[in-house]
Amino acid sequence: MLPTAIRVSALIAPQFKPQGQILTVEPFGSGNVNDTFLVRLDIPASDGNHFILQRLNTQVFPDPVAVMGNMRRCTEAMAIALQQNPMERRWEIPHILPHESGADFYTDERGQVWRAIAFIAGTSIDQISTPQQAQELGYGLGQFQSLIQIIPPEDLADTLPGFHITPRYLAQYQQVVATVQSPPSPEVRHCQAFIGDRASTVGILETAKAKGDLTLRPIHGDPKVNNLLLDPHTGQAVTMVDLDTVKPGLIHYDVGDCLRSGCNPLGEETADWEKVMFDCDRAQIILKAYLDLARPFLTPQDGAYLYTGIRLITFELGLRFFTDYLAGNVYFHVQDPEHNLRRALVQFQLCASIEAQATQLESLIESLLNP
Ligand code: GN1
Ligand code: MG
Repeated sequence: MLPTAIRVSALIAPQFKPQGQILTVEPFGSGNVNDTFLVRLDIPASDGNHFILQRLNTQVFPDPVAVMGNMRRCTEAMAIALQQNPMERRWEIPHILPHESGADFYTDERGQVWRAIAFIAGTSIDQISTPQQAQELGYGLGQFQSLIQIIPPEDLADTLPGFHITPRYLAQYQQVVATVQSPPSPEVRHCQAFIGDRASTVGILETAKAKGDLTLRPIHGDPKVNNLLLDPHTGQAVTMVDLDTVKPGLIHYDVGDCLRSGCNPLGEETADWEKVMFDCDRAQIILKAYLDLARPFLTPQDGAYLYTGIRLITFELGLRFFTDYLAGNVYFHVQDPEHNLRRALVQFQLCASIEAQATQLESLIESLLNP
């Protein structure tokens, strides 16, 4: 994170504070796109003595009105759904905290966009390490999707056109790779060959959508493990955060992203990419918990494309990381110039492991869809 962002956050935070004095403003979490801060206030914990401050990455999300409009629509829909059908266990809504002007975000004099979100006491993990966590990840996604299904998809803006449209990422990759001059390293050659071998399969979900086999629904868009919050005492899922990508999409994007993230025991940041594998036992636990909540709104056609979603979204993320590496790391935050290459290798290895277990995964999905 840029030191200036950290400095400016301390100046911006007071403009959002609901009450009390600010004690500290510190970088928080491990997001790859926005800059996130935890703000601590000098009031009793029972009055909410923390909140989240974020600087929205406007290179990625150029339309903050659309992003915040969707976020409001989504959090309000969840509140209504919970009022109508109260839950027996803890579930929280990441409410927007308005700026002192009354607006949902603030644009500073440098054009940077800031927003604040209520802090939810919960633990975030970067990878799953127990069956309970796997179960809670599936539950969390299923619960989140169920709560927002009352929103007509057309009420949500497209905050990030092209997001999860794999053929568009392939086209971007082809453009970027054509401009690369330096001789490829063995890892780069490996990635290029991996993509080349799968280029003809990138349109499967989009074709199914165009044919009307699959339909758009409100989705989370980014339900990876660390966007799930777990209750620190019970270990149960309490919410999904990071709502910028809530928009109309295929539930397959969500299932794919959730599984590629939840079934990779080494996590997406590992340097040991050759040891990466997709854990089918975990997939079974996550999918069962997810489907127990999602089955009522899924169609048989949705079920038929679940395996494809898992394989394709894993491949797509590798493609996105690799393209960003070739383009000079302009999209994802990186620690060093090779970071996105390592991340791409991890996703491609995971994708290869999914493909190697295709038969097993497909029959697993089949049995979970028709218990
Ligand atoms: C980005 O910002 P973050 O870390 O929640 C990205 C996701 C990727 C993810 C990979 C808007 O999410 O699509 O799956 O990195 N978000 C956007 O870690 O591109
Ligand atoms: Mg995100």
